[in-house]
Amino acid sequence: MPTALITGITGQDGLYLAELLLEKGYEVHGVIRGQNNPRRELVERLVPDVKLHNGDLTDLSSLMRALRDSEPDEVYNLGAVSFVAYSWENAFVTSDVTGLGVLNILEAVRLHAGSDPASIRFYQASSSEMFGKVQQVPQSEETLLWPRSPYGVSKVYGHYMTINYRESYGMHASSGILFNHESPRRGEEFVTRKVSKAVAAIKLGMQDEIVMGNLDARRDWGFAGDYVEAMWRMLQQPTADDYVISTGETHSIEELLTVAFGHVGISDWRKHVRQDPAFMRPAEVDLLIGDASKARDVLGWKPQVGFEELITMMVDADLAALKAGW
Ligand code: NDP
Ligand code: GDR
Repeated sequence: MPTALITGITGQDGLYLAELLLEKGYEVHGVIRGQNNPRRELVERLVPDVKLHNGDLTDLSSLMRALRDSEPDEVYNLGAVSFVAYSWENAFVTSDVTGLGVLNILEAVRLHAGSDPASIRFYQASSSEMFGKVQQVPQSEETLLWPRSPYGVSKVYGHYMTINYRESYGMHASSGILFNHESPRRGEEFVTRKVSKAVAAIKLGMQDEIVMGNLDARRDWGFAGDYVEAMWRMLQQPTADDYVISTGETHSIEELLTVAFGHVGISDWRKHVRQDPAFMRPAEVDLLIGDASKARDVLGWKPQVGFEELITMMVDADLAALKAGW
């Protein structure tokens, strides 16, 4: 039975990936941080077979212990400070966890693997935020990186460090350049979930309005359940590489609002939306649209869930949760 270790197990992707690997017959271990992590209970409820190890990406020794106690064949580094807006106010912490944390886990894997560095396969959660200021449309593995936030800069560091460990030590280290992916498990600070939850609450008469930032930005949104499959496929390849994972479609925040409100029968959504500069970013990523043809050709991967299906799935899940009083 193959064994996997996941950092970021309490996050959206960690939960979907754990479910996928358990279904495939893996023994799954997760790194969880903090003295009394409030999301531990969620992990224990959704994926009770996952074995949890205390650890933090900023603490090399804790990662070494997690590797010693789990002896993984595959390591998925999904842990990060992942909210872009937060990264300006907390640039140092973001750099420490999202940037230097990658060096820590790479170094821990290299040391643990000993004389055969490629014996443990490694996945790094890189991001379309690395493309930042628009240089080329659509964005591919060859597009120039021009990050626009401390988060994006930290991801670029982790991305190149992953490539460097592959080239320097022959590690089987792959990087997935994933575009935005969402689900009913998405954190409520991110725009799709903020909208799906507010639309459900407005429909049920529990809320009147939603306060938003920039409505013109465009994103290439896919379903998280599809994207974790791509992560796994990358690590099954004989050689490590970097892959863009995206749908190839882009939509604005206005289109997101139109679909979400439209799904509950509200056509004039502008009556319920107020813009506030507090939600505007110091530097915006205006347009993301990915070219995932390499993933399609090499990994045989393609997304299954489209934009409208994704957003309506999220609104329905929030309607059900609010009705149930969660
Ligand atoms: P989430 O924000 O849902 O999860 C982030 C995870 O990182 C949480 O489990 C969190 O744990 C953990 N974490 C935070 N700080 C530390 C730390 N110091 N040490 C160890 N773990 C830590 O993110 P997603 O699941 O959406 O994303 C997974 C990864 O993919 C992230 O690296 C993200 O940057 C990247 N990514 C995500 C995309 C997306 O659209 N979702 C697109 C491209 C990349 P805790 O519960 O303790 O806070
Ligand atoms: P993003 O996701 O920054 O792309 O990073 P987010 O959902 O936060 O923002 C997407 C776009 O929506 C605009 N926006 C708002 N965003 C939020 N959160 N709240 C608002 O009220 C709001 N109004 C408008 C933003 O300005 C932005 O243009 C996500 C994260 O998961 C990263 O970790 C990941 O790397 C990238 O996706 C790919």
